[in-house]
Amino acid sequence: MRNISEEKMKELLPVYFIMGSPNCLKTPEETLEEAIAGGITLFQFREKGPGALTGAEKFQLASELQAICRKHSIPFLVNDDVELAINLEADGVHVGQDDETLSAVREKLPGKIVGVSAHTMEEAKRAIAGGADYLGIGPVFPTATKTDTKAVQGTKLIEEIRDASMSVPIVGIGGIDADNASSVVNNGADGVSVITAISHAPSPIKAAAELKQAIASAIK
Ligand code: 3NM
Repeated sequence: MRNISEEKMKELLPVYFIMGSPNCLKTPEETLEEAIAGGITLFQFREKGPGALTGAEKFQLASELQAICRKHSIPFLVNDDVELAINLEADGVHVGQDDETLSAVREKLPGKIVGVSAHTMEEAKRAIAGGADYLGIGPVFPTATKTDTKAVQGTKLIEEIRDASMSVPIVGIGGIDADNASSVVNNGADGVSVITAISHAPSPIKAAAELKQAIASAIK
């Protein structure tokens, strides 16, 4: 069972911003405030990479970012850390293929959004059967943000899923920015997930607004 209708999930996916403190040029709070002002539709807290916070500091930052999201009615998801999502009463989690099995995650987070990364048709089908609310598919383009990604795959898998008439909500990820976002959506995704296109931009508000515009003119 999915926890949110496909239609509602798709409305949340157009500009899906992911970030943690290692990704930000400004403070994470400022970066998120700006991204929201620019028009992001969903946020994921992903505290990973060199210098990532742990323990109480990670919890503190997560609560602060969640409070900002709540103030603006932007759903707040947590990457991988199911316990953190439970403790914060987050709106959901995003898990990879190596994380806890989907059924275990679902049991722990009843009524919440669960997103799953998929890199092959088999993984996509398994995630859908397990009730994933959306799939994250990538890396669509080369990215320097995550070093253990699979091979760059363009929009091939997204197209295969749509060719198979599967309606699961999909977001593309990896190296996406305002210049290439429309190709991801035109090839079947419901939106784009980005880290650095917003978090490394001199103006996160402008970057988010440009992404929003690019997606809006692509979704017809
Ligand atoms: N997952 P940027 S690529 C977190 O392919 C993540 O599953 C990926 O960062 C995957 O927008 C990626 O800066 C990094 O390229 C995305």
